[in-house]
Amino acid sequence: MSHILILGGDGYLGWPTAMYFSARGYAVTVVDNYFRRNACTELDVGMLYPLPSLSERARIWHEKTGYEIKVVIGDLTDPEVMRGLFDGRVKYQWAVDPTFSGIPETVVHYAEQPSAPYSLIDYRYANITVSNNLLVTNNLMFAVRDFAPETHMIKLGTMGEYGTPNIDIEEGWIEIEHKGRKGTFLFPRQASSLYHTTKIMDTDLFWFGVRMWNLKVTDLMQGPVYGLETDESAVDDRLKTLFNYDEVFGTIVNRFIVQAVVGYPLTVYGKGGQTRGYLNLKDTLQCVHMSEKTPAKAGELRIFNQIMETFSVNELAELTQRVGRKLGYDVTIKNIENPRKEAEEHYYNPTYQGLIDLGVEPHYLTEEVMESMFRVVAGYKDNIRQDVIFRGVKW
Ligand code: USQ
Repeated sequence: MSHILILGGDGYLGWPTAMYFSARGYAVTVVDNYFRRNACTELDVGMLYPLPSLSERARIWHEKTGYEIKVVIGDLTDPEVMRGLFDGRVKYQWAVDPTFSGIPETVVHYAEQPSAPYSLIDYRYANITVSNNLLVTNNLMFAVRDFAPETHMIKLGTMGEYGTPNIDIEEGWIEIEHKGRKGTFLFPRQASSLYHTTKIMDTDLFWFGVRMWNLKVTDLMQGPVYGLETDESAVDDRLKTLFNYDEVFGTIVNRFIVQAVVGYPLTVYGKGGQTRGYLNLKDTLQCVHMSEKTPAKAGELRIFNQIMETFSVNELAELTQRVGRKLGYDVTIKNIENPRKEAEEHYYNPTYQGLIDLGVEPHYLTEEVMESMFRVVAGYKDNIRQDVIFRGVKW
């Protein structure tokens, strides 16, 4: 049985990924330090519904399906916690078989502070973001180098590493001709938040490790994700992933649906021409699975652009309004002063073919898909706090 280690296994993507692989017969271990839950409590941002603890989730999953997801609670910025996952010192908080200590064939690294606004609240949050994200990546790289050099690392990057350049965005690499000579280099990167900048630095760390020690890395440049259900969460309502709709941790599509349901004018930042590549939560799982099935080679930093379609903020607002009105909600759109520093009108033409070539079958953001999200969110309408929707974290 192939063993997969999921760092950040309690998060928006981590928990659904764990169930997805578990349901397909993999031995799955998740590791988390509850950073996201604690940050939500500290900043008092609320979530759409309460969550069982990670061990409770694993217990429910086991009761309902018979599959086991082993749980480790620990802070991966501590190198000994990271190294313990590879050298047999691991301590599970929950496991059917607590003696298990196999080297993972694959590590999925999601264990990062993922929010652009969080990283810019002030210098302290900037420091947390820089130290957490870079130390976890560096600790992972050294643990794999020292104990498991054959292990394939799948790292979640972001399309935001590229920013919004005035040329087409390639999948990670670009050939440059300069004064009559040619070479292939990482595509130029210029992020518009400190969080996104840490992702650039992660890529550089791994690119160094790949060149020095022949490590195997897949770096997934993902766009904003939407959605709250996957096939596996249908097993029991308590297995749904966490859902933020606040300004700090909520991503735009999820936020707009919540705003529409409570009659809060959709918060379009600035002119609303900001265009990004989006994907359904279900497609994140497929992309990681396809990357796992055909790993990067030794000495390869393989980069995919993990998006399925592009939208501007205005297009998303109009879609949300159309779907909301069809369902009887009074949805209005409001352009507010942009709290972020970003281009509001720009060229955007990314390539995203590599994952499709590996067999990913995209789910698109159709009116039906959005309608089904509206229905789930509406079920929790009474939990929605309007005071957390906009707070104005400024760049
Ligand atoms: N936006 C609005 N109104 C809102 C919220 C966002 O106009 O109420 C705009 C933002 O200004 C931005 C775009 O919508 O132009 C996307 O914002 P977002 O908050 O949904 O996503 P972002 O901050 O870019 O970050 C999210 C995830 C992050 C991931 C990234 C992928 O939080 O972890 O890396 O999406 S990407 O955007 O491609 O870099």
